[in-house]
Amino acid sequence: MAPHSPGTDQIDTLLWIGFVAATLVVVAIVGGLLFAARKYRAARGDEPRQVQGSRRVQTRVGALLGVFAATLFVLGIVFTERAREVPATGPAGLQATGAEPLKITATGQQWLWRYDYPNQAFSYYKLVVPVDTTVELDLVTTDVIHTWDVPALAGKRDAVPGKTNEVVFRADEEGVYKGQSATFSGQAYTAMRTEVQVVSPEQYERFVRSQKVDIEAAQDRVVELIEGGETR
Ligand SMILES: [Cu+2]
Repeated sequence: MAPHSPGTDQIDTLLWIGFVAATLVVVAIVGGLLFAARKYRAARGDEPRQVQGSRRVQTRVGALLGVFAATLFVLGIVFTERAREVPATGPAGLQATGAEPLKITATGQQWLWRYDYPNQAFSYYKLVVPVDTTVELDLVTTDVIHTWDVPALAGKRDAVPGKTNEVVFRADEEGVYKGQSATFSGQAYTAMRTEVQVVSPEQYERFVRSQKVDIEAAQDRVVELIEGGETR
């Protein structure tokens, strides 16, 4: 899963650092063992020598391991801190919100996500956001705990009853990013997927505008039908 938001970039880098560090440790241990076995082996039938490292060697190896562990610890803190930073909207993003992030509410319900945009338009399943724009997604739920999980854009976060949790991301490229259900939230939880469509700011504006017009037209039609039914 390629990262497509600054926060996930940092986490991706941290994962690679961890992977390389683990590989180094394995190579060093296996290499050291093979080296020692070859160097100190005795001829067949002879009793092998009992070899022990000097105090100095032990101290040096210990110090080296300590520095290695401390470095990993510090890198972990630095990258986690950086991943938490809220990025600013870039030049290609939606400028209408100024320095503020674009606020969208994501409501989890059994078993669908609903997205409410600032202009009162809403959509189900599909979230449309402008590229290069800082988006603050406020997660709420009408029933049980649901998890919003779009790995290319952000870490997993739960929508918890009675609480509002935030997910902040800034998508760096237009495209479609898939999200999956990550928490058991009842019988049909596996179908509770989502999709983030990252588009240009103009396309985003057009989408929320037409979505709002459609919703209002549908609501007017319903009112008409109900009133028409009463008079008949
Ligand atoms: Cu759910």
